[in-house]
Amino acid sequence: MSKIQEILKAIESGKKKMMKTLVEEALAEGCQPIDILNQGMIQAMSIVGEKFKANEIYVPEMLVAARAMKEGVELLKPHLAGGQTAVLGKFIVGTVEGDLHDIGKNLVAMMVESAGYAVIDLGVDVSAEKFIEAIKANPDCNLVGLSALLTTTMPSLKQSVAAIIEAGLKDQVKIMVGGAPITQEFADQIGADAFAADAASAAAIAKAFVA
Ligand code: B1M
Repeated sequence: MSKIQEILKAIESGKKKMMKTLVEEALAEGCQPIDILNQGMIQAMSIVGEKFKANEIYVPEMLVAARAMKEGVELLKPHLAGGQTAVLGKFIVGTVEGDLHDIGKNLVAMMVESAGYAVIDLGVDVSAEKFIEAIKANPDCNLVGLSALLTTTMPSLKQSVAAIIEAGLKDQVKIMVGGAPITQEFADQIGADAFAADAASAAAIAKAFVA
């Protein structure tokens, strides 16, 4: 089994403690950090999602897999992030109200940071009011990102975008949205400036906004 496969299996079965050794070994063997992330870690989470959907595993297993994934991402972070000093602007990001999924949002924050933004991460379950407060408190913020992973929190995403627009903040910030159930069409419908399908696209879009 390749080292990337071992990482996938370790995340799938929630083996957080094995992550340090496995990631170090994979890097030492010459595996590219981006391949470890995409082919190992993200792939593991989609298998976990499929198994959950098929009732083969339940929330506790999903949770331990998520913990192992987070540990892995932390270990990979120094190898993925470019370490560029912030010059392009300030990015405020959060997962919308009612939604506790943060792995994808954290990856987006990391990639946008390495693209040259200072990042303020508001965390998960972020209300529209909290987004607005944070934007107002940071007049140098030029990009806000809202993540939603559940079909049931898509309305919350829509409400937050509407609230940001109603608060008159569209002159200050561009709004980027993303997350597994979000589409370009939905982003257009709710008045967001951009939809990003993944963290790398989010970073490219963030760069393009200030080009
Ligand atoms: Co949940 N969960 N979960 N979960 N979970 C999903 C999302 C689900 C698809 C699983 C399934 O049924 N197959 C399903 C949603 C179904 C639906 O809505 N149609 C689901 C469910 C149902 C639930 C609960 C309701 C389960 C329950 O309690 N019965 C519950 C809800 C809790 C809540 O939020 N209120 C729940 C709970 C959890 C855990 C807490 C156990 C855990 C999250 C832990 C954590 O995040 N700290 C969890 C997990 C791990 C998952 C899966 C397995 C993995 C999510 C993940 O991290 N993916 C997920 C299944 C799946 O995704 N296949 C599932 C990896 C990550 C890198 O991808 O988050 O998509 P992703 O992010 C990508 C892109 O989407 C994009 O870029 C990222 C990187 O490339 N992106 C953005 C994301 N945000 C962006 C923002 C942007 C731009 C791009 O701009 C701002």
